[in-house]
Amino acid sequence: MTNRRDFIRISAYGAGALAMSGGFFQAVKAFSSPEKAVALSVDLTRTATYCEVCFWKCAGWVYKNEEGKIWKIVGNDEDQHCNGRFCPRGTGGIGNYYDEDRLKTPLIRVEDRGKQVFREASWDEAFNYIASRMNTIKEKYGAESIALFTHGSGSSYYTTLMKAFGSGNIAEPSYAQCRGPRDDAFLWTFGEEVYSPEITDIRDTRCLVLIGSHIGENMHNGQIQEMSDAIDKGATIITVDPRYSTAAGKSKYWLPIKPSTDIALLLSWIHELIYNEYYDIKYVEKYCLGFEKLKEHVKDYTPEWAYGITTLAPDLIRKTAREMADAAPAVIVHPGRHVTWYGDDTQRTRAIAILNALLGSWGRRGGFYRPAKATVPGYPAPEFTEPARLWGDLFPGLYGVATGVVSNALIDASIPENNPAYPVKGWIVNGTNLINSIPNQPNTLKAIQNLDLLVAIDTMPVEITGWADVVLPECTYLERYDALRASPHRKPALALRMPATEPLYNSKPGYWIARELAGKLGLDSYFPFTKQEELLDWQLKQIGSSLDEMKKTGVKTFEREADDLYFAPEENVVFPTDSGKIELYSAAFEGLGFDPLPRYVPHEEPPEGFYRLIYGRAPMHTFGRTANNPNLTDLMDENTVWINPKVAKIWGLVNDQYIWLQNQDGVISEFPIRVRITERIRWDAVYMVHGFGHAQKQMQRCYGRGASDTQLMTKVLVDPLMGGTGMRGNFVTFVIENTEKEASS
Ligand SMILES: Nc1nc2c(c(=O)[nH]1)N[C@H]1C(S)=C(S)[C@@H](COP(=O)(O)OP(=O)(O)OC[C@H]3O[C@@H](n4cnc5c(=O)[nH]c(N)nc54)[C@H](O)[C@@H]3O)O[C@H]1N2
Ligand SMILES: Nc1nc2c(c(=O)[nH]1)N[C@H]1C(S)=C(S)[C@@H](COP(=O)(O)OP(=O)(O)OC[C@H]3O[C@@H](n4cnc5c(=O)[nH]c(N)nc54)[C@H](O)[C@@H]3O)O[C@H]1N2
Ligand code: SF4
Ligand SMILES: [Mo]
Repeated sequence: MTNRRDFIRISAYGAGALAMSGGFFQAVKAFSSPEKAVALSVDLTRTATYCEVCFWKCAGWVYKNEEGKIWKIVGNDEDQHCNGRFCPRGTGGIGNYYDEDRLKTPLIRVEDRGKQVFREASWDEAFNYIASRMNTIKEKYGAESIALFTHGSGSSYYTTLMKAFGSGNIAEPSYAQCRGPRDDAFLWTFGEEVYSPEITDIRDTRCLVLIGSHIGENMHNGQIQEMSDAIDKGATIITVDPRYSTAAGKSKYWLPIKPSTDIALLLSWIHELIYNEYYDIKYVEKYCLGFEKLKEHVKDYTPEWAYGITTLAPDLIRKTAREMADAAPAVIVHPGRHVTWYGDDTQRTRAIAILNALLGSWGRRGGFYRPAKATVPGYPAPEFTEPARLWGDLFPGLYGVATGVVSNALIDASIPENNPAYPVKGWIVNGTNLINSIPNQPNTLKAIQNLDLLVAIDTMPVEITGWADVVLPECTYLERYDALRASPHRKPALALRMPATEPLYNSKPGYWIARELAGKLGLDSYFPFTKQEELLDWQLKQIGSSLDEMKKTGVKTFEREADDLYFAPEENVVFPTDSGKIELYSAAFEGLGFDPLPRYVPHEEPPEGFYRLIYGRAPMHTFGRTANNPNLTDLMDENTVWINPKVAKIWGLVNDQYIWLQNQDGVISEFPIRVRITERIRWDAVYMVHGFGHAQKQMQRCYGRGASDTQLMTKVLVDPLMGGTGMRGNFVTFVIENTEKEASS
């Protein structure tokens, strides 16, 4: 038997070992420590960075070899996000730099949109083109008719640019396509969101409940390390997933729930806690509001009731409720991260928030800690003028609970027949591949055809660049400065990213791009420093540090101002909610016309011969952004479709056979996908990893490899509370012979 730690350990050359091991709980042992690397060569220089391969933003060191070429990246020992270890994707980030298919120079479209015929342009020409179109849109429709879609480090510069220009229509896919519902659910319950990195105190937990969160395939670094530590210390893991995930393999209890029925399970757990008096009575009395109403609400939601819906045995539901209560308050019912599943996601994650409140885990060791965040001052710049119209004015009355800008609302407002209150006519798209990140591709493409301007800023020739009027090549994170990382954590900390080398080709850093464009728009005063390093040095000097100091340490960690990581015993906490209490019953939701307590409402079932399409992550890739990375395609270069053996038998499918998937609306996957027959998936669903099936020929390594889940998501279950795009309401069947596709191939 392998030792418990083995599953998490990455050996030397971690990523390679990972690929061979097949099973794996993905591991976060970087292949060497900085000290060892130095010992290998005397001439190595190291520069500080934080990783951009995913949004955990681990801080690390970039080493160059004797020829001065980027050679490897390792974790920074001081960093709370990674504790000195990078995951395989972070290690493989070098491939982002070396990828020969990168965008190399600005491009301007010369034929119809989408035909992908461009001419090379100088930066100056490209900026003049964009500025002139932006000004025309502003004159005709108002500044708010330009929207920014952005993800990643450059967001802050383009946000400044947009606000200075007069538009607040700035959306990130990490809201309505990812964690928006859970952050809103926790905000409306505890008055606080769960942030990134999540404030889950996993390292000290005694019971971790994962509802769909597939930690181990979801490679968020510190979280995996803490889960490994918790397992070593004997914590119980309970995993609820229709698929036997990597985490399920490490769990004491695997609950193979019928997909889409999680709210029923959560309500029955709440029932069990309340009616057996397993809940934290003192905590609830002191801190919570609406307990009696909750108790009445869940009266009939017994495990037997939930069994009929979830297919989970009542005894299993009872036992797991007891396990949580026994561990409380050192228990975490994980809020999840990508939670836009079925359109009732705010309510599902509200049920999770309520469970945590009943268990008294919020503010307690082994539950959720209080985060602390370092701040550096912004350089004085002119005030922004408040835009006359906001995104919420586009479709009045929609999404009353939303606390972020809903990207899909901006897309819908770009389609005239939707009758938005004012039109969106221009998109600036930075670091997000909207074609593959937003479900319902036909809708996104329709919106694009109605635009007067589409600018795509990216490092790779991804799908969205093919539809752009102007493509701007940003250099990779290894070739630039960026804003200081100041994420909340147990201790406040800052991390520096600086260039390890000059940008390749004619690519440029985001700060430079935003500043130059601002210049063309007469908005220079919002970017007072010519170079970002001057700004960073100024900011750091305000807090008694300097750029030179940060270059040496990479990370600067501060002590907390108070010893308040957890609530003190009997502490009188005023929660930042309307009532100052934890709101089990949400009068605010009620006031907005939504259920004040979560309810289970059944979802549509797959039609005969169809299976629910579910999806997730592969440990060695991040969405589609690594699909062409030479180091990571070496480890995994296509996705597979997981099919239960019973289903495979009915269809006569065999392992490794290529098939096409067809969804309920008749959409057939553009490329075939390899069959993987496995007991690890329920018979009523199929599973695939997101981020494959790229249709851009310019990305030579990933073009046509595997299938795209997004293409098959023509049905979107929009969360009426906050606009999140539920993506799991699509069903697929199998196309074994595809004469049309074969004929054309
Ligand atoms: N079908 C489906 N859709 C999903 C998901 C899913 O699982 N399935 N997941 C959802 C989730 S959880 C999220 S968070 C979103 C993520 O959505 P996105 O952030 O849009 O994800 P990516 O596809 O990785 O696109 C990122 C883009 O940024 C580019 N890029 C990488 N580094 C840089 C850089 O340094 N500068 C610039 N300018 N560009 C860079 C990449 O080349 C890529 O084109 O997708 C959501 N959409
Ligand atoms: N390696 C890697 N790690 C990543 C990322 C990446 O691209 N690559 N992306 C990061 C980002 S931005 C995010 S948001 C996270 C997302 O990662 P998580 O938040 O952990 O996962 P989800 O995408 O919500 O859920 C995927 C799991 O849900 C299960 N599932 C499907 N339907 C249901 C259902 O109805 N009920 C239940 N209980 N489970 C269901 C699937 O089988 C799968 O195991 O991962 C992060 N970490
Ligand atoms: S978890 Fe991995 S990919 Fe994400 S930031 Fe950390 S090292 Fe990079
Ligand atoms: Mo996400």
